[in-house]
Amino acid sequence: MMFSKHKNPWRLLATASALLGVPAAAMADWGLNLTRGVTPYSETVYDLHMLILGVCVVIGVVVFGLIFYSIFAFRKSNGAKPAQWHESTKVEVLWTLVPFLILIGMAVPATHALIMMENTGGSDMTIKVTGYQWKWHYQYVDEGINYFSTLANDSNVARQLDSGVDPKSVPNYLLEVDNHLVVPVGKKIRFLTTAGDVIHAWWVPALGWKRDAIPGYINESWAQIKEPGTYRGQCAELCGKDHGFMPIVVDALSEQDYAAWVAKMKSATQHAEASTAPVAAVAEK
Ligand SMILES: [Cu+2]
Repeated sequence: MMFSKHKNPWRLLATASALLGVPAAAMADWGLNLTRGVTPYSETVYDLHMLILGVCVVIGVVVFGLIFYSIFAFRKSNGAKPAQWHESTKVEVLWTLVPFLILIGMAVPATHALIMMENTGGSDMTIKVTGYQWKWHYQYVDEGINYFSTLANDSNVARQLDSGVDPKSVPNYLLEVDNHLVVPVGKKIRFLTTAGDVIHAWWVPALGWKRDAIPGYINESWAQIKEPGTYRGQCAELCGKDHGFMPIVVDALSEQDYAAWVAKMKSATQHAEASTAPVAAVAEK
């Protein structure tokens, strides 16, 4: 791909702007572009976006360049005389063929990207994500782990107008939850997205996609996270009065750390079951 040699095309732009006297830091703060993300999915989306943007910029420069050149070079005051011909099969074939070839050229990488995005096959694990007003439920289908994830308490307190707490003093204000979604790096994770009441959308920009969570439907997507880290997102479908208060936090752990987390979660559920078992036994008598 055109830009794939350069990991970050904005860096090129920043270098160019530095030569023009615009501080690079100011460029970084712009934050106009997509994030490159941390998955093959997000990187493909980013590269495709930059490629198509590049094609659009080249077309724009050529077309507007020709227009402005023609206006200037062939102006009446310069003694220009309009040409008298019309109907040219050669020109008509050319201006049909050139856009056609450009479109085909763009469709090839776009189709590759689309096929890659839809391919949830060969996944190592499955997580079912269910949206509710206004929280997320995560179910690790193979592990039997499931829990809710809701807005962190300090954010929830600070968002009340009469709380007296300055939201600026709350770290990751409105982007923190009580229970993070924990996943391993390097594994292909299949996400099944649905909802229990109204339409929500599960969106973590670093993963490269946004998937509608629709009651009665299951939408599929996938992620294979490269780097351990914490990635934040939000519900991206207006779902009621607290739509802005159901963020998403994904913790990507190394395989060992993830295995330890799974073991801890499983033993916690077993303890919970064991402690309620005698009660159940008594109740049955
Ligand atoms: Cu929602």
